[in-house]
Amino acid sequence: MPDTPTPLLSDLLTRSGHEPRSRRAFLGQASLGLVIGGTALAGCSPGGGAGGDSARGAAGATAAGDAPQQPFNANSKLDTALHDPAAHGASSATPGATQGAQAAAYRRYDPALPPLSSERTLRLHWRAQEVPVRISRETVVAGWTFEGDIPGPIVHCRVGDTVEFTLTNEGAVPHSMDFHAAQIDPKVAFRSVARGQSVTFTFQPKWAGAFMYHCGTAPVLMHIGSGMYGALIVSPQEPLVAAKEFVLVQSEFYLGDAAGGVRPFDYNKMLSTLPDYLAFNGRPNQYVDEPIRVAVGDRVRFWVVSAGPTHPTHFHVVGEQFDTMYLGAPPGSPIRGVQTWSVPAGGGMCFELVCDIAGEFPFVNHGFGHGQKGAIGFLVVE
Ligand SMILES: [Cu+2]
Repeated sequence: MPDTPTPLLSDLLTRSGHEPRSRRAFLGQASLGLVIGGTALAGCSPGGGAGGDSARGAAGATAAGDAPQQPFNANSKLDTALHDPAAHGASSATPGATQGAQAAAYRRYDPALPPLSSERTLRLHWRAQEVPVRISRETVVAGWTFEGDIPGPIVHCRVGDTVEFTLTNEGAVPHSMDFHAAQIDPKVAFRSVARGQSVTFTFQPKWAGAFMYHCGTAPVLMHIGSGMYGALIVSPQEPLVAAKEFVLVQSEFYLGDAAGGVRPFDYNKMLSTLPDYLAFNGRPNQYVDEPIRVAVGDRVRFWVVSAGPTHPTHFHVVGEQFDTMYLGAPPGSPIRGVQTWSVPAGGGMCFELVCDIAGEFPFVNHGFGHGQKGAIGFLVVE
């Protein structure tokens, strides 16, 4: 990485979304959001009784915790209407998410796909945590997280492996987990649990691919938009051809003004769908500052997930072409000779290229209104 960016990159990064936005324009969008948001926010009330239930699900889900609870479907308007919208503001500034911001250290998110376990059962016990997360040298956000980071941990398994998953909620508001790689009764497995409670479920991924996971507690926009998402990569039973494998989760950041050194996520801004920043793996421009490095001759496989909460990524590598992109579960339905392909919000795809030329190759969201806001990085071939 040279000290000064290439002319191309300096062009790409100029005016990279750091200007303050017009307050009047924002308020105009927010007025619409307030109407919609009033109902949608209902599920967020802290301790709002949205917790885990004792119902035994047919899909292998069980609830931990002793308090008697009613069955609760976080994604149901009917259920969320039971909760008081006035009890929660339209931001992620819960007590845990706003305390200790100074101690939040900046850390590059490692994009490397973790190796497969020799075990065929993955046992994951994660915590939903509301904590400050530093997404750049300047910016700390009031994160709602899985395991304290945005995105949450990268999970890697094979088709047919068993995932035994438990979520314990350490946050102030109800949370839940929705794995897109699971085929399971969502009303049972993906239900919300209150602070101190847990939900457990088990599933076996049937298809290879890059799958999003996220908190599904209503309003889902607020919970994904505040950081509760990540990637589960399912490799096929028969290994794909050897490659350097990386995971990129694109997401948007809609932030309010800083208080106590922390910028809360702003629900009404999320409804406006005009983000302040976008990022691959939770830090705008992080792989410009600290690129992904491979060797000449390497095959590189990018597993790309668009976490949204709203926008896709139009994935492209400047100066390269994907020799293979998989439209379905790898190795099925390969498409050859791809320059750019869109990964929809809530979706994931697999892109491969052979790095037979040395150089610095920007990988970008080629929808440049979003690329310039931070969804950009360098693949350095040495
Ligand atoms: Cu949540």
